Amino acid sequence: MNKILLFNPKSANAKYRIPNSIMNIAASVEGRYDWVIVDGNCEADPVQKIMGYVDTGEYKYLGFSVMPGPQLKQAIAAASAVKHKYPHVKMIWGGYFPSNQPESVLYSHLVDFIINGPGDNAFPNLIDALENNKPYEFIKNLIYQGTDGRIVKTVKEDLIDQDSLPPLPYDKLNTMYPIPRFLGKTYLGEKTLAYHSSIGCPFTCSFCAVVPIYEARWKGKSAQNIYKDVKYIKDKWGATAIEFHDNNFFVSEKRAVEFAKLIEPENMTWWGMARIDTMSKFKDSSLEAIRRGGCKIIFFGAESGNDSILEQMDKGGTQTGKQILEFAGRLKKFDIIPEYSFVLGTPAPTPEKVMAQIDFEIDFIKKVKAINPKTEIIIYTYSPVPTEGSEMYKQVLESGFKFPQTLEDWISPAWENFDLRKNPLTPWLTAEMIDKIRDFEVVLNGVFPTETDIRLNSLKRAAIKAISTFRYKINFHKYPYEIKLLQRMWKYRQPEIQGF
Ligand code: B12
Ligand code: SF4
Repeated sequence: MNKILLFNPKSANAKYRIPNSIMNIAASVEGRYDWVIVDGNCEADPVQKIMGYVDTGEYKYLGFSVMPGPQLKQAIAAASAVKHKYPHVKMIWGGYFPSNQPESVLYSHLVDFIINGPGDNAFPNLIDALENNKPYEFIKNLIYQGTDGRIVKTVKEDLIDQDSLPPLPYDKLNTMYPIPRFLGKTYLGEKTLAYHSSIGCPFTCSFCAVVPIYEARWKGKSAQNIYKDVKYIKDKWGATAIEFHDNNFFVSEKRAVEFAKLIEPENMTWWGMARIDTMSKFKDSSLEAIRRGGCKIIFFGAESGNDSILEQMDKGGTQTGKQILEFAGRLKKFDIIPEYSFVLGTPAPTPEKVMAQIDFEIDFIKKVKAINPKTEIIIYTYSPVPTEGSEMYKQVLESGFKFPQTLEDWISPAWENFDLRKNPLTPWLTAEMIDKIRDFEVVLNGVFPTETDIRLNSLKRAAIKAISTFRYKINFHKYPYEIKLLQRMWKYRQPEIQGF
């Protein structure tokens, strides 16, 4: 029987996590096929490592997990090397990038199949079909090129009951890459575990890559099962903290509170992502239980303080600027730090309006900080994702913005910056506007050095703060070279680029 190689291209320079995406895929074929994992984060030369396996002639199926940005770059390099030498090897890509950008992936002729969204059933079904020369056209969640060259998308599967999924093969991963390597030191604890407890999201924000794949659907594991997994890793490898990587961990108040109560005796610190409107409806007793259970910081997509922009983004739900401010204040009472991300530079009919909106958001962020200075602020510049049918997407196309067409375009330096949300390349944003956003960010981070940066000691924090506060108070953010110099010297952490 042919074997499977699963590749997680390098995603982080430091502090890399358990490769949950391919771990789920490994679990889906465990016991049926032999598989190995190559983690680009742990290998000096992952392409050579992959070739070492493929050269044995035993590996016919290669599964890559791909996010846009640097992960894509390594995925292309590895796929080219393999396909060039072994064209018959079946290259199967999954994850957000290929699911959302199937044309550029398949027309590269490096990739044979894309798993569109969850691969827990689609991947083993596809391997079974290929191994046994059976038709694959009826397998759900597939994208491939038909015989006429056109892109074929099969129907989407209902979301799977997450409690019915097989356990992740941690012990087997440990034989390839020791698990403690993935339990890095973060502001949450000495040994931080990355865990994914739910898929999808019930909302449809027009800038979000989750929407085209999950179409407002969400399913989560039960609190008991999450607890069971976490406890296993804690007891076996000593995890002390948890980062929940779910798009929206707090969709269910009941589940969150139940988990908090179960985990409380374990004395673990944890973090997750949520929506402000959802969580503002949580009872005080629930927020108390969540904090008591160890939840220290929660990440919220605040996006904008302007209600009409929130509407333009299809933020959905009931989030408003007023609510964003009130909730930052409310969380103070529970000693939970809100981590608010804002998206600046959304399209508007005239340059004056775009600029006025940026000024509005800067002012709004200062209000949030005045209400709860502990709020962590993350500023993104708006990078469109192709969410067809949304109002925002229409506006983006009308402005003349074009997405890259080929895989090579996607990894050009300009687009890599775009993916990392550094430089949006959007026609409505001028250099002056981008500078304004970035300069403000530098000053803001100078006044409030991020709590989550474990490399900044209190002396360094105080020095940066002192020189930034004057600028912040008089609203003079331009040319903050002196602050930048200190941040560079002390290797300030950039959550907006490095991921949360
Ligand atoms: C953890 C994470 C990271 C980690 C890296 C994780 C790692 N592997 O080491 C860090 C923090 C480094 C990171 C960085 C970035 N990330 Co990131 N990340 C995530 C996050 C939160 C979780 C991923 C995860 O583990 N999911 C758990 C698994 C179980 O779910 P899954 O990946 O969807 O996998 C399922 C399917 O997609 C599919 N599948 C996935 N891979 C494969 C592979 C095969 C072979 C098959 C068959 C199927 C398959 O099957 C799986 C099981 O059903 C996701 C959001 C999310 N909640 O998924 C964002 C997300 C993937 N990241 C995103 C982005 C944009 C980035 C960055 C580019 C920018 C940034 N500022 O965050 C950087 C660049 C990374 C790089 N260097 O290339 C976006 C992608 C958007 C898009 N347009 O495609 C997401 C969706 C967040 C978002 N909502 O915007 N990220
Ligand atoms: S709430 Fe968050 S994860 Fe859900 S659609 Fe909006 S941005 Fe995406």
